[in-house]
Amino acid sequence: MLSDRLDHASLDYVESRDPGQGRLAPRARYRSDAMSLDLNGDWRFRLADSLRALTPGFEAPDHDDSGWEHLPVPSSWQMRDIAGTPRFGTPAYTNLVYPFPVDPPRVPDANPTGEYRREFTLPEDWPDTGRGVLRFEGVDSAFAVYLNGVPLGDGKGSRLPTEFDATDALRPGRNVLAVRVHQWSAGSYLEDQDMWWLSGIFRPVALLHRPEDGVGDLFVHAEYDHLTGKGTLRVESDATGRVTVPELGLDLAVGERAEVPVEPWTAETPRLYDAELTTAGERVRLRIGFRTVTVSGGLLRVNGTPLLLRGVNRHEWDPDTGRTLTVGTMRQDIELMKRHNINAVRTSHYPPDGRFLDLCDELGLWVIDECDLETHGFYLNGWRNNPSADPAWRDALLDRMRRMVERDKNHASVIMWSLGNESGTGDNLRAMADWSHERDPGRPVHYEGDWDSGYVDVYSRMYADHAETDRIGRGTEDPTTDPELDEHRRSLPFILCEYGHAMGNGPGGLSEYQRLFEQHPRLQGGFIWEWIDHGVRRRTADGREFFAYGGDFGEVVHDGNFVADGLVFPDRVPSPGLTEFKKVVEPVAIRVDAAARTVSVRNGLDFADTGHLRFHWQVEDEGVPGGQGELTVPAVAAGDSIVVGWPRELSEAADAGPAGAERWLTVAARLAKDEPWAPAGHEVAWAQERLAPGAPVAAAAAPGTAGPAELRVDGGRITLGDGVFDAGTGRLVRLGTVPVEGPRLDVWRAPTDNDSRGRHGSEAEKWRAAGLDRLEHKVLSVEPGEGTLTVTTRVAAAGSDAALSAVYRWSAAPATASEGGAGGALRLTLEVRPLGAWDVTLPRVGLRAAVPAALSSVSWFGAGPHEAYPDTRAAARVGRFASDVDGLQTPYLFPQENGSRADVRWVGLAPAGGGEGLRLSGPSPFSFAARPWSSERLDAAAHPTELVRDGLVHLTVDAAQQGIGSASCGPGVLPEYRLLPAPTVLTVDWAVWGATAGTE
Ligand code: IPT
Repeated sequence: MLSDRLDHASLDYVESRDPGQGRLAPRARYRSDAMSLDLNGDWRFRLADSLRALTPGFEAPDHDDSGWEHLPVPSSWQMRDIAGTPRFGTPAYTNLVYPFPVDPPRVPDANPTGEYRREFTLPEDWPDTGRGVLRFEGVDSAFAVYLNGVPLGDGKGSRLPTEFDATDALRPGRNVLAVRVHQWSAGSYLEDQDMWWLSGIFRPVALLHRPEDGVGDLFVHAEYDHLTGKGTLRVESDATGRVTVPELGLDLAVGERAEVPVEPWTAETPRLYDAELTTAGERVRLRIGFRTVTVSGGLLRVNGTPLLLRGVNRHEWDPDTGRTLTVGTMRQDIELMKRHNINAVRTSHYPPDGRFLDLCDELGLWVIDECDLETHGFYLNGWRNNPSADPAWRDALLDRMRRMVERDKNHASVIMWSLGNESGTGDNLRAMADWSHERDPGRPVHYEGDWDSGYVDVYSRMYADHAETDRIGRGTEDPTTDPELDEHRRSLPFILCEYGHAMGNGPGGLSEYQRLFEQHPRLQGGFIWEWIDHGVRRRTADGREFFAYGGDFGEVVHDGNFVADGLVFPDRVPSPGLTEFKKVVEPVAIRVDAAARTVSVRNGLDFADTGHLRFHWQVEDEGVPGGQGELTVPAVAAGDSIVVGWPRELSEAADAGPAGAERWLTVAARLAKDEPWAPAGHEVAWAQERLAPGAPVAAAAAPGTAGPAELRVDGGRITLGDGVFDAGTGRLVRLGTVPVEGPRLDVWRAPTDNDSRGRHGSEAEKWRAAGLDRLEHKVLSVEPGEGTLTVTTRVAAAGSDAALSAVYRWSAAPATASEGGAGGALRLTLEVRPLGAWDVTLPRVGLRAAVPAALSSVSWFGAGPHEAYPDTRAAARVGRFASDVDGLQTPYLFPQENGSRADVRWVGLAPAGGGEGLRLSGPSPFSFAARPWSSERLDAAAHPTELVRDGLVHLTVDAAQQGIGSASCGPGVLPEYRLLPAPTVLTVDWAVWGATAGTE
């Protein structure tokens, strides 16, 4: 239905590699006193399903759009009404595969195209001199702009600004702006990032007045010489004017250079100076940070000091609005990052909304600003016709680099430019690097995809395992493919631009990476993949909220929940992975020496001393607070250490307290005063040391202390102490008044994403092949004895002659197990022995049991408060914690093993309203989990809303767990955390927990 008025040729830009026609030259983004008109808000909108279905004359000022829909700008049209019934198409998720045939630069005929219209009134005081510029901060993926029916031009490069000169089309009074936005364009081939495909005018739009004699572009050069303590300032511009920095007493001509003593900008000390550039026609506000970035002596340095990057990869994401974020959300991200000891962001994989960088300057983060470029899907076609290597695409790639660098060059926080992500190799990348070096020699260039690293300033890799990272740290890595480049690359500092894949439960192995970073100067840290789960908030038919991932919108090709791999959930609730990362990268290392009665503090910051911190100590007896107080620690300079003696009060507290209680000292470093990103008192770092072990738990019930451990056999039942057993199966069926699905050996866990995926095959597949999810328990004997019950079983899977021998020895528990109960507690010692040939790891080795759902109130003494596994254990501290069963669940978007608490000495479960419950304890700590559903249900569900409660609390009590690793994209579980079948003994005491004992 192409109309006469719609010239077919005018749509050629859609499939053209040309980055755009009629655009103004890229320039810096700055705040000016020139007039502007915000064009965000409610626009008229119509979605055509192809170019053939466009509205003839949609751009005409008098076109009747009264029947059109409404759509807010900025937004992505697929996100409209997303929680209910999406109104305009749906989001679609793919990682690398293009969701259309790879035939560059052509795109499918089914090319949803949004037609946008809005009116605006030019303010009466809009100057009649100067020019009017329409500025689009981001439009996905290609668009054409008409003002009052006059075509202004077209553009591509979704996450980059585009400006058009609107002067000649602009009218006094009423104006009509019309924009056509195409979901697919040639530009889509350059935007194959691992994320939802979303379309529309998703970043702000404004009409800017550009005064005569105003500022065009400007480039602030603000360096810092750490040897002299002086900053040099020179502001380059195409305008004539003066630059003033009142605080420094500077008043310079554009282009003039001044050198003055300054406080430098660093991410730790984000010192900004307010400045102004004034021309005859305009005043521009600047915020200047003085710092110098170099790569010298093989290290990436700022102000002469090598950095240790504790970074994350950040996509822009909001579960309701997609990649359209408010400033509040941007600030929330940075505050959350700073509160979790994160000091760096890679803007994966495109330049963020410019306002995010303003906040990074202000609050302090090191930023790698990455260009809007990814051609990953060409990999699936042997990299044939990859735009990075095809001269026909050179202008398009250079255009993107230029637009990023020009927009963001005045941000102190941006310390490196990245050419893009996963775009293979090719001369166009080199051309981008060359251009960038020429235009901005003050910033190194990053690109990960070309391991020969010929034209970059840092050697960057993703997901290298610990062993390889160690070799790189030592400079003994494999040579480059091009021998000539080897020497260059060996001279470069190293960063892991992606590591620690935060998909689902995990990532494991972060502590081991951090140790390598701290050990080898060449390893300057890395960036966790990634900051946030890109889940889309939706509702089930019956109104329950959940977060959708790939495939949930019926996409034909998609990559499932691979889009949910962040340290925060889509609603920005921190996951246990973020808490773990915070601990692993804590910038201040505290060590308690209980024997010497000292505390040592090592300042791992690169610039700031510890003057912003105060130190606090706390003694706890079996998790119950004892003494506490301040620890005076003189300010420690960056990189230095200090040892201080315990204050008298601490020594006294350490020596006091109830005899026999397990006593711990916790020392924490907290903010001394409010910071812009966290209030005073916010904890930055901590350490714990055990001061006294608990009283040893009796090895067996001492005569006379064990209560009524008399054994009675009565028909089908065996009674031992408070326990009632089924005489046939030997399983506990009741403890006191609490019905119990008695404990039995269990090795299964609902596979985590890291269990299920992997470069070298999936661990979970091996587990399933070995039948670990369908073990059968054969009872060989049930032997009542003298106050004991011994149950011998053989546990094995259909088809296999490998087995686990499980022997359950029940006896009276020592009196300590009862803890407020009436005695009659039972001790279970489980002995597990592998029989036959085992060639798989085990997910876990322990017990499972179930009690009525009413026992929903849980408290424990052990590690917490959150989940912890052998290789994600750093952030869990020993203490006394309480939660209801629901609160123990971690709601990963794709249900999987979660919620296990480590190093538990005892755990009690009681009805919320009081009443008889259950207490588990043991001579050695164990892991435990309590869930309202079984592991099998957890395994079967694809979304949390599919998890079905069955009236029970399912308990697992483990002697051991396999580590978590990060195999969903990266190395698997390190050898020391792999759980191989081996003889194992687990001793757990089962006691009735009195109505009052549980409620402290
Ligand atoms: C790497 C990508 O750069 C990133 O965008 C994301 O997809 C990540 O993987 C996995 O979540 S590329 C991969 C082939 C290592």
